[in-house]
Amino acid sequence: MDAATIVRDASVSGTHIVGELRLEWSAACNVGRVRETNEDAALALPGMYLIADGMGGHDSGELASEAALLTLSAATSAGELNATKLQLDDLLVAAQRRIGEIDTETDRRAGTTATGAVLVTYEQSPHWLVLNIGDSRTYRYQNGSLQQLTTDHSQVQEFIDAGFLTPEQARTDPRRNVITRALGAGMVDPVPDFFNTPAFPGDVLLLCTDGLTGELPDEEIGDILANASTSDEAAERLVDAALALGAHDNVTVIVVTVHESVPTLTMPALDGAAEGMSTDEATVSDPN
Ligand SMILES: [Mn+2]
Repeated sequence: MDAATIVRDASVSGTHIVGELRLEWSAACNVGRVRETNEDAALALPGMYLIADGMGGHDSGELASEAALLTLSAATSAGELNATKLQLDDLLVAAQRRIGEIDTETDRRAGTTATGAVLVTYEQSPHWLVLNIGDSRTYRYQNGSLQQLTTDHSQVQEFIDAGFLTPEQARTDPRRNVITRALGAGMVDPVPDFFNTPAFPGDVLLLCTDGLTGELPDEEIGDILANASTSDEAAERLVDAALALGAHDNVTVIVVTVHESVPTLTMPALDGAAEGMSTDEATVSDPN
């Protein structure tokens, strides 16, 4: 397993081969145009892609997002779904404890969101185990349409659910920053959502913090994914679009494009297009 390295104020990309899939990924974490510090963080390991949006006084938000991702990075990718889910449950509790130990000089407790996807095996085929706590998001772009896989834990999401706001109204509502679940932030126990969904070649996963979705509506995000030919290009264009709109918050994205690891004769162009990228080839073998 690679050593876990936090991506912050940087863009990093590579390719992970996990089982029968080749995962072409790109992570970009940008401070934006307004904030002085970057409390977001991203982490990419073979078959494991996570982001976090920290909060708290002084540097505690930065420490919280980093602690969450480094703790969760101990999970095993390419394992059985249920085993990995149990592992993540335990690691979320451990992350919560670590975040609780962060000193804050103000009464704002350190906390963070966390979302992302871990490749697992379920019914003998590769699936994404998606986790979420807070208002960062995991989307999937599949067959030309963008679907938000996670549900925000936020006050405005509750207003959407109750029919008082449309998602587009919620995007710019002044209450949009109030989140109802987090790791740390004085909450007692982490209450994550988990979903699992098949990992199909051709799919693109997008993980992003609210610094992206606060600037760009879903239609625009979908258009950028539709017109990008690599994960690198998609990640760069998404961050550039948020910067062009003022980037009022830190902006973090991870784009993961799923390919078959063994090129087939019917897809030579697709395989060729990915050559020449900076790659960080890594193979995960099932420990069992
Ligand atoms: Mn944010």
